[in-house]
Amino acid sequence: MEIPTIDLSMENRTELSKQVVKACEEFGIFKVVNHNVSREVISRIEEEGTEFFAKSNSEKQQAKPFGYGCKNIGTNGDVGELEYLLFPTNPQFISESSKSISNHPNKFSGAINNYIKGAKGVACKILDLVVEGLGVQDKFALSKLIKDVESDSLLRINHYPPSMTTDSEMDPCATGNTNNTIGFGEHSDPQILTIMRFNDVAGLQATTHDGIWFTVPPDPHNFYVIVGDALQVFSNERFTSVRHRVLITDSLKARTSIMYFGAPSLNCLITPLPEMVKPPQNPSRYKPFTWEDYKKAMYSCRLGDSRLDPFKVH
Ligand code: GA4
Repeated sequence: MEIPTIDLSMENRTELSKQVVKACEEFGIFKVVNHNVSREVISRIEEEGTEFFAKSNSEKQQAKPFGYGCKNIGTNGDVGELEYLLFPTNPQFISESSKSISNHPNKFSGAINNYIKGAKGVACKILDLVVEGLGVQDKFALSKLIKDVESDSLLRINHYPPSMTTDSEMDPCATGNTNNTIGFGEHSDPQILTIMRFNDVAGLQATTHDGIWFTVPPDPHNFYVIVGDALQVFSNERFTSVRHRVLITDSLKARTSIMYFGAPSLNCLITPLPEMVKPPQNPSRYKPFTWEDYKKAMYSCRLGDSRLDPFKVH
């Protein structure tokens, strides 16, 4: 099985939008190539991440109020074998928090802001193609939500330390020496769309609609796009958010991933786009709720919970 690849340089827009809708429908995860984000922008943020995670524990703890986390995911007891930085994408927050994260705050915030600009641009292009392919009248119905100055979009840099199975830990019955530690447990992303990039260390897996896990191959120069819960609602379930996880197998090298989570503002109403609802055959499958309502619900859940269930019309 092969994950679809979308070539953003394709000139035939109608065909391109069809391909994007098909990829969202059939997989909920796809690769984007010819995205126009320069290799330099990608390598600069990668370097900043490497520099930060190489710091001493006490130095990293100083960055804690600004988004540093180690092993704990969320607030309800989920854990993973990783360290991360997680912060809002507004430039003011980034420039303020850079001082506690880097010894060269301007260099750090410059690298982060340029990456966010690139990833946001890719997210907006994809959302405009989605809207076009779905036949929605308002051409910018979804991209305008993440372009909003109040958008609640996030950036996350994950660092999975190298892991090698020692001889004594090796299971003599195992067929290989893979230890399959859970790096980041199974979940879907709550936002509209995730733009993900990871280095050349494998580990990401996603499920098909039939619940079969497949591996997402590394491609450090390109992005993967992941359909989130909010897009599932906006499309009235024509798309479903994709469940994914990170399993760490033996690697001498750390796995790093960078995610831009495109989200609307807190007061945005999350409800199917008008064109996606045609009662009586296809009524709205969700009660309207705000992004703020959804955030509250998600922070009271565990990572792997089906968070949209309480908002469904039964
Ligand atoms: C999953 C996707 C993003 O990484 C994230 C995560 C968030 C967090 O780490 O704080 C959550 C998780 C994610 C969904 C359920 C809640 C919230 C941890 C958790 C247990 C930043 C996000 O937006 O939702």
